[in-house]
Amino acid sequence: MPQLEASPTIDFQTETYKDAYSRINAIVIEGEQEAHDNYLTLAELLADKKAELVGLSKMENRHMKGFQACGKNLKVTPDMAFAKEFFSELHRNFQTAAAQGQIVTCLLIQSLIIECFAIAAYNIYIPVADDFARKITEGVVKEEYSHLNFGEVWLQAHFEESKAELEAANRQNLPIIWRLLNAVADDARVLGMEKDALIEDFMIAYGEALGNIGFNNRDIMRMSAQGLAA
Ligand code: Y39
Ligand code: FE
Ligand code: FE
Repeated sequence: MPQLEASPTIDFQTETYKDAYSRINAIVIEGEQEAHDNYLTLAELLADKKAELVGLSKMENRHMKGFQACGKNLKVTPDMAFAKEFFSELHRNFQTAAAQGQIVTCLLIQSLIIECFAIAAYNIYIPVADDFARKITEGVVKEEYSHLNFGEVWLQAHFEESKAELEAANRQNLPIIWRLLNAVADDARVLGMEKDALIEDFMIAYGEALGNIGFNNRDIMRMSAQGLAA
């Protein structure tokens, strides 16, 4: 991995850093807000898991507040309009699936794709973050693993009947993540986060998740390659 320790040269108060942070911080705040809403929606769709899902949504709300504090600490105003637009396509796909009762698609979007995106981004950010944000992000990323695990456990238990919908949802949504990674790469780089490292961590986490659910290596390679259609 190209990033093992914080570069001592990052100045968190330059205009360049704060400008990039205003978008990345907003993406994370908006992502946490939408994750909160998505888990509440899932709590209604999965009545027998309601209490657990409401618990996850509360964690997402705390994450959002933590990242709002990170922006304030650096005296950065998050560009929330940019972030809403950033997530709009994934958000729309989630809501369309939810309206049709497509639990499998909703879980793939939120608990697999978005959680793996968060896990990759937060792990790459931690070594290059300011001290305040690092402590917050270390606490958050531990909980993101438990959100990913929720999706893995449910989908593994329903694997055979979910397989076709998972493949279709992957084909629809993985290319979006590739586009989002490309769209954020320049700003991420200003924060010390390399695009290659983000992609590598995302694909490792996502591939492992597909394997835990029950897909074989050939399936995982085929499904991962569909991201390249971005
Ligand atoms: O489940 C969650 O908590 C996920 C909503 C949070 C999304 C985080 C999105 C991070 C992408 C940041 C890209 C920075 C390079
Ligand atoms: Fe979160
Ligand atoms: Fe999460």
